[in-house]
This record gives sequence, structure tokens and C-alpha cells, in this order.
Amino acid sequence: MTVKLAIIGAGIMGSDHAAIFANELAESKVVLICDTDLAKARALAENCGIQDTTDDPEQAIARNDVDAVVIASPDFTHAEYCMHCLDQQKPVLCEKPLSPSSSECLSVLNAEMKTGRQWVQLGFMRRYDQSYIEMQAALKSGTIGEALMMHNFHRNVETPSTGFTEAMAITNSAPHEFDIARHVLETDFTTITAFQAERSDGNIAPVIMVLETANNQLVTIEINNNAAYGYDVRGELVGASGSVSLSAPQYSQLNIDHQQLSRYASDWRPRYASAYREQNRAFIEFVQTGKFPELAADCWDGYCAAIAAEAGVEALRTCSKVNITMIDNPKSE
Ligand code: ISE
Repeated sequence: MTVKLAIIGAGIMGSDHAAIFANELAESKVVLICDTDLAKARALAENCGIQDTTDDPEQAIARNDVDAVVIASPDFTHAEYCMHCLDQQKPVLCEKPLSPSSSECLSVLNAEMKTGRQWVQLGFMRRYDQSYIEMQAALKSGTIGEALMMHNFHRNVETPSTGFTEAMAITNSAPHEFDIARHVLETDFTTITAFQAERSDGNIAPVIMVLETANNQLVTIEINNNAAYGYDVRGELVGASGSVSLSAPQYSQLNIDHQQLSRYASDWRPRYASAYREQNRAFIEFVQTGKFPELAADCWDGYCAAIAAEAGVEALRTCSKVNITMIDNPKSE
């Protein structure tokens, strides 16, 4: 069965998803691009040879010729559009975060649970990145001993020109690390502290967070949204008898003028190209079979990331260690 998709949001990620489904995943077809800015929807549709466009997300989700939905609109719209997908009982691949608000995440989770099955796959694509897969495998096989610490560095060239607030370092960027650390370590966070450097140029300054886990491990996260030099994600999992660090795929190095040079991409898409492809492939299989993908994040994971983010914002505001207190996972009751 060819899965017919609507993509909501014609920005960077909407365009990226459209290209992946159109060019790399033969069992899918994007039939509709939706953006509240119709001109943007039209431009993307034209670029990818897609016929239909609309500026009405609710109608897009409800259309009979749409089997499943990809949400890549601004963060604050994700929960609402997921709710429409649940109303229509259509599988949805929703970009992270599920919502910046943990209570909104819970509303989506509860609405999903009422339907009796899972519909929402959350786009924490790093779970499909080979370097994190190998990191987790080294831990699970006992190769590095028990996990003690996980260090994470997440650097963007610069913040988007509009709409990126101070808090979004924690609510938009760091959720990747909140999720991947929980996923690799298979545990939850208990506390968070956060610190911010100062910049004299008015740009959003780097934030460093330290989290404790339920298994007494430490997780450090640096978010630097204005690193200037390139897109750079690093990480290391330190065990009792060894460590494993991420190495970004790199296909060549240039040797000139007595220097060895390697390049940084200007954003995350090249670094995570294969992770996005594998994530999206898993989504198509999910739509076809109804079986939720083993590796993927779900609404509960979205809630866990949001509650860590809320505590992080509070920790930074109050310069104090904040407890991360979660409800019991209703899925395991
Ligand atoms: C951005 O907001 C994302 O969503 C990307 O997935 C991430 O890799 C990037 O660094 C974030 O700023």
C-alpha cells in the first residue's frame, strides 16, 4: 500500500520531510502541503511536484485521500494538530517537541490512550542515528561497564532570525538531549540545574545543564545556539570501565597549506540525514502495519522531555537545583 501523506508546515523541516518521502521512500506519496502561509505551501509543493496545497490544517488532516500526517509546523501548534489527527484516527509523525508544555503533552497522551492504540510517533530522530545506536549497544553489551555520566554538546551556527526566545535553548533545542539521554541510559531524570554564560553582543548565550538520573548518573548538556562556526553535536557516555563517544560521519579531510581541514555543515540536516530517513521509513511501516516502531519516541517520551525542559527553565530562572517530578507512566498501569 502506498501511504498518502499530508505535510503540515512548509518550513525547513516540512521541506526536508517532503524531499525524503518524495525521493527516498518509494512506498509513500505526499499528496498535500499545508501551511498557514499559502504562498509558502505552494512554493514547496511546486518544488517537489506535489499537486495540492491548503492553509487549513484541520481540513488537511480530515481529507479522505490522506492516510497519515507529518507535522512540521511551529512548536506551539504541535499538540493541537496531533489532537486533530487523533480525532480522525490517523497516524502522525510529529516533529519534536510534542509541546513545550508538559500538561499539553499529557492531554495528547490521554486522548491517544482513549482510542485504545498509539497514533503519534514523535520526531526524536537521534534514536535512529547510528552513533547513538552504537553508544547504547556498548552500554548494553557491558563493554564500558556501568554508565556513570553522559556528556552532550549541541551547537547551532545561529538562532533563526525570528521567533527564537531565550527559553527555547531549553524548550526547543535541549529536548533532543533530554530524550536521547533517557533513551540511551533507559532511565528518568530526577533533578536539573542550569547555568548561562553572558554574551556582550546580545545574542542568546550558551546554557549548560546538569541532570541527575534515577540511577544516580550525571548528564551534562551544553546548548549553544550561536556557536558561529558550524553545526556541531558531540557526546560521550562514560562507563566504569570505558567510554564511547559519538563521531559524526565525515567522508573527507582537506590537506592544504600545512593544515588538515574538515568541514562543518551549517545546520543539522546533513548530520542527521540517515537518521531522518530511517525514522521516516519506520513511520511508513507504522502506518502500513499499525505496529508502533520499536525505536521511536511516543507521547510519553514527549511528556518526559517537556517536563525536563520546564524544570530546566525554572532552574535557570531561580539559579537553583529543581526536582523533575513526573506522574507515573499511565501506559504501564
Ligand atoms: C532544531 O531546533 C532542531 O529541531 C534540530 O533537530 C536540531 O538538531 C537543531 O540543533 C535545533 O536547533
